[in-house]
Amino acid sequence: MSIVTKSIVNADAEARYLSPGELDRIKSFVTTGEKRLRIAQVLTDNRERLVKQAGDQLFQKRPDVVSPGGNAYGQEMTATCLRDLDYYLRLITYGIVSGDVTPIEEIGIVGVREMYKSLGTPIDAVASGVAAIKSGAIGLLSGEDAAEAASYFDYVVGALS
Ligand SMILES: CCC1=C(C)/C(=C/C2=NC(=C\c3[nH]c(/C=C4\NC(=O)[C@H](C)[C@H]4CC)c(C)c3CCC(=O)O)/C(CCC(=O)O)=C2C)NC1=O
Repeated sequence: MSIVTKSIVNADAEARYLSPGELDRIKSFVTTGEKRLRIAQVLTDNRERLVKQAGDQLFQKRPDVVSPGGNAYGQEMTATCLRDLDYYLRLITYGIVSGDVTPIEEIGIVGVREMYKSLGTPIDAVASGVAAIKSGAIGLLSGEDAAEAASYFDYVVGALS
């Protein structure tokens, strides 16, 4: 749900007008819209390269995950691992577009610890992978855009750490 929809649902539940605070948050959402869409576009256009480079970095840092006995060992498992990194980049673009981490949280964070535990996937290594996508993404963005994007990556890295 966007901040606009969310504010309306909350206000209408109390049959009241939008509060000054809600209007302020909506204003900030609207005025940062162009910037957020620009960032999402860059990340979307470069997704394949960003994920591939992040995977290379991760497997260099954590050779154990792609070694025999590692969770991402073998072509198929490595591909699934890269797919998960791509999933998180996709969710991060959702967050950036909506100006809110809630979509990331609902789709990719709630229950993730238990899920990775049951799969035997080292969640800290997933976090390192997302951090590596962040470094690549930051390199593609101007200072202001990089700072905005960074907060969404940091949210995911923090939630997976
Ligand atoms: C959009 C929200 C969403 C997420 C996040 C998601 C994750 C997700 N990752 C999975 C598997 C997996 N995830 C990994 C990932 C890794 N292993 C490692 O050692 C690395 C550290 C890491 C890559 C960075 C691997 C290797 C599997 C396959 C594990 C297996 O089948 O044993 C699975 C099990 C089912 C499947 O194989 O598809 C799910 C559900 N699915 C979703 O719908």
